[in-house]
Amino acid sequence: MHFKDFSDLAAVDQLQQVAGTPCDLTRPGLLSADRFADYRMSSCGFELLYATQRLDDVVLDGLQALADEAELVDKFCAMKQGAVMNRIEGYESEERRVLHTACRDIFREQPGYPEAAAQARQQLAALQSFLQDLEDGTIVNHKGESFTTMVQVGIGGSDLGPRALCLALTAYARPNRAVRFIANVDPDDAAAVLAGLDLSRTLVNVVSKSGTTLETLTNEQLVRTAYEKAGLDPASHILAVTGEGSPMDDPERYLASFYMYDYIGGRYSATSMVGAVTLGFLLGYDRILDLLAGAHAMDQAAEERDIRNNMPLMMALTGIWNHNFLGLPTLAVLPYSQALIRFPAHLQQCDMESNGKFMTRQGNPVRWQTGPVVWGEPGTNGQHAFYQLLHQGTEIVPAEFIGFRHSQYGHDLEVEGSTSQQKLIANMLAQSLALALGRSHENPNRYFPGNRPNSILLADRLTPYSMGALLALYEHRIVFQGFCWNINSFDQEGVQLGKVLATRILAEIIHQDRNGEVTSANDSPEKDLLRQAAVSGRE
Ligand code: G6Q
Repeated sequence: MHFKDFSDLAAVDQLQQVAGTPCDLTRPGLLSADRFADYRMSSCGFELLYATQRLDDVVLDGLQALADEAELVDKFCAMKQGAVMNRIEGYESEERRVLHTACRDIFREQPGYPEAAAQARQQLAALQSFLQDLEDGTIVNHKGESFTTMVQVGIGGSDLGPRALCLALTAYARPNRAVRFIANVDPDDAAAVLAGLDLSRTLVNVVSKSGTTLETLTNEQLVRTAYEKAGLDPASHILAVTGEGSPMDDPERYLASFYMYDYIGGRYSATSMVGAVTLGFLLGYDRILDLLAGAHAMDQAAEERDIRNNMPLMMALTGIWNHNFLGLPTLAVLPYSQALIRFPAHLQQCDMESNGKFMTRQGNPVRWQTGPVVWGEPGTNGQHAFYQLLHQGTEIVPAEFIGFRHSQYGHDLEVEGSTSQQKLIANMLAQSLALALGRSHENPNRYFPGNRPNSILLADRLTPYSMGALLALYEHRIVFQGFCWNINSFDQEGVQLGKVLATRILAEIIHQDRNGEVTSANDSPEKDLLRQAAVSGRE
């Protein structure tokens, strides 16, 4: 695969020339019915409305040329077929394939990378049989009762995606099933979760690809001790998801063990066993297949070369236009869906850990901006909080709205002539238009400049299938951008540094405590520790 520097691409040059005079969304007549009809596309149940981005046909043609010249779709297809995309040329690096798409490539006879698809099928079969055992009473607690709760213990990629998906799909939970999560090594996280639980009817799913993560191993031990104190056998309650051969790959210690593989990165692992076990407990096996089917449909749709027909590619390039050419440093993801409350947090990790890089794939410093700061909260709550800055702040923040025509539960009421769902959608559309059009006013305090780019993703309902498609849509948007910026979106050296430093400081704290060097609450050991860590961190 040939990766060229972003700034050396001819299409970047051409786009820079038109970036000086981007279309003005407040120009009278610009947001016409024709524009709304033309600047939209549909894929896997979603519509992307991008008339309110600062794009015109010239820019779209330029972005198509950029996608073609940087061979973004070829690279994506190569990734799905097992190319070693997780690497830095000429330097020691992870040197891995990137095959999260294989987790859902289980529906066709000739998958992109058959060996990985076969492993995905094997793991799914094991999960199906485990869920069936729970269902038919083969796996029960010591009193013969069924399990009603699963607690997932994991952090980072082993927490954020699975947690976001479970929250998104709780409306489809099986009767008498609930899930909880413990991630933080702050003991209050585990204490708060465990406090309300009947441990005897609870399963604990410890998830760690490496099997070495300090927070997760500590929380596992904390949970094991809680079981022992309650007179229960941890091995009859605790299961594991880990990498084959990791220190946690010890089936004797667990009620059941599932695997994920080195070709699946943590932040891309939500559709592997990392997410599927807890989701399967919550929703049942068939709904997991629906989720995977939605993600797989988007995986296939992302192979289309025409940006006007490839939604993740269009979102990737629109993001590049806003970030690299219009100079906008952040991106707000604003779901008009309470169920997506943790989806922005998942995207924060997936995007910023993937594309927060300043080295190229050849190990040289980049000469262009890479990943934006990503943040967000569900609307309409956000409207009563930070939208002030979106409308009238000096920082222009591109926004991606996500909405659904119908609610999940269907419990709604007409109040003052409209349902809550109608109010929700009306608010989303109003915000999109208000950001784009602004408002003139003789009182400067009530003036809204507008011309603030945004787009809307719209689907009928948030279901396992549409959730799968949405997850994959964002995964691919991130990956396309990383390819375009010539960075490796699949490693995370920044995370590793924190892990190493924390281990060193912890050793020092233990040493000081043991030797009685910290004697009173008035001592300030942090100063010394930080000084020592600063020295050793630079070594
Ligand atoms: C994700 C990162 C990171 C990782 C956690 C947990 O891509 O690698 O967030 O998921 O550090 O790692 P383990 O699953 O190995 O415990």
